Amino acid sequence: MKHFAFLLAMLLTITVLKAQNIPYNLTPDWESNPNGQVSTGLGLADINGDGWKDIIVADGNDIHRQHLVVYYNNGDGTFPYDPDWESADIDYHGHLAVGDIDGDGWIDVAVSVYIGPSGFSDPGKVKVYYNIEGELEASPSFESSEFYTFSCVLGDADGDGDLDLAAAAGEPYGSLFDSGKIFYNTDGIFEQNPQWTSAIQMGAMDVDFADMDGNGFLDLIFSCEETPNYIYLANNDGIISETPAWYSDENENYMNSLDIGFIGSDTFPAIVMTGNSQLGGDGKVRLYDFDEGIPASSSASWLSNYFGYGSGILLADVTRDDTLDLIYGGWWLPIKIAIGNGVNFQINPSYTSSSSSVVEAIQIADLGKENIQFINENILIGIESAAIHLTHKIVENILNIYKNGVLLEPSDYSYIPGKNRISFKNRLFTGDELEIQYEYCYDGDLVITNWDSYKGNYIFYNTNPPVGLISYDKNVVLNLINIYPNPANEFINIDYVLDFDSEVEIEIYNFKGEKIKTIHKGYRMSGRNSTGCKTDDLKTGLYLLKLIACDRYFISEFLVLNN
Ligand SMILES: [Ca+2]
Ligand SMILES: [Ca+2]
Ligand SMILES: [Ca+2]
Ligand SMILES: [Ca+2]
Repeated sequence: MKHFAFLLAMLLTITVLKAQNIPYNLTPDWESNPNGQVSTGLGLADINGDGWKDIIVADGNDIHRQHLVVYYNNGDGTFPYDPDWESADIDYHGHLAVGDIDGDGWIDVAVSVYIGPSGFSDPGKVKVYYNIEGELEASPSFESSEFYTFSCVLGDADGDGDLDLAAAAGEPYGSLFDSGKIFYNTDGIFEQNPQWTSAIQMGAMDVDFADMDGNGFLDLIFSCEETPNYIYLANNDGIISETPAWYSDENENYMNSLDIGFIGSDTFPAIVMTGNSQLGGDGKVRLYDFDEGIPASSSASWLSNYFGYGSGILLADVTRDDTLDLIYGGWWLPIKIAIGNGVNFQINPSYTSSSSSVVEAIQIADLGKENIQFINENILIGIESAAIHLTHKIVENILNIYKNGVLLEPSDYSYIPGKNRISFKNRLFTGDELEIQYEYCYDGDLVITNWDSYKGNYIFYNTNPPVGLISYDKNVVLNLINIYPNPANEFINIDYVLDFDSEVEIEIYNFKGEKIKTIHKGYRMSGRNSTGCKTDDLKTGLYLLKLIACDRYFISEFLVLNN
């Protein structure tokens, strides 16, 4: 009996520790109405420009021809159960990519169409819905020539700073292999046929960009079924080679989705991929790392236990120790989170959701902005470059970039919400100093698309208590607690906590980074403080509030709605 009590106490302790480590409930906190939707592609980005991230979902897969839909954020991290917007057209939609393709400040959406209108006998295409001042166009104004494609990604493939469109091509069920493709961006527009095609035919299911060899230019990575996985490197002019520099050399390769990140303090990023044993293979998650650079070929340095039909995968720091953890899901399977140790991941994941569904995509963002962190990251350029990676992987927003002390225009660079790569229009040279002010996700909410038409899409909200913005150096001497009301009309209040008596300066900037006014300048005592300010003289729009105190500063955004 005593032994039993001891065992029970130990089990309880372990359960409590798990709950502390992984800030998610075991079942989703939100589920959209299923509506027969076969949800696949997922993006988290602000479509309607109110400063809150919306959920963009591509429905269809290879089951039905369905719509692209958007669930708008209610302005507090909650969402309607049915989409607010759907496209006029329908297709067998695969995965999607978000980014401002035409540089007008509004996030556009690219979607892969896996198969054509008559099904598997007919190839699909890739298409783009441009965002017209806060609403996606009803039908895509760009549609490529036909090919089978399950996934696409946006990134600068030619070192000119704008977002090009790369597509994974092939249809492994029919053993139809195809070249990977890049459509180069010319003034925000793509041509119907790709200008880059890989020399190798692949059964590619997923694709992403990253600077894999650290030469300052983005490279292209494919995860594949039936063929090896491949890396195509850019040369020192930013031109991606049509022949791969690396292939995976396992005997069998049936990989579904991939993600890329700096696992520890490595110089080069690592790749994780989910195995999916529907057509073959071992159904394990693989980690390929490149500590010594990119060899001609290599095998995975780490494997998970057998998982089965693996699908969505994401690297994110969920335990707040600055080390990436591994989140993955599968078809008719739960979500698992394996804590990272800086080299690889737990074999027995700390977290397994008690829900299961046909997981397709996994993304993270702080949907309610309860704990977005601001950081001012300085990067000294060591080699002529067109792209850099930021330290924090899940970037929410880039606020300002200074190059050698000069503020860059938003048109001088491109980035993707949720990813940590930035590409520049003008080359960076050795000795250039970048100062990048950005917001990153600290306590992210987990969003999952499901293609089971009887289950909705899921949100697992982060269960860490909201604490407001936290000092960027982790020594919390200053906390901005709240800006309210937000949106504001006639006035706003700013609540903040000082750790010691300090000079306090509070300034308002417009979104171009121009100072509008100083609303407070003076000495304040330690503890909780509050400052009010009239905003009836401000035009409707997003503003930045900068709070300077205790040798620190924060930038937070707020919305003004005035007529
Ligand atoms: Ca929004
Ligand atoms: Ca746009
Ligand atoms: Ca480009
Ligand atoms: Ca590179």
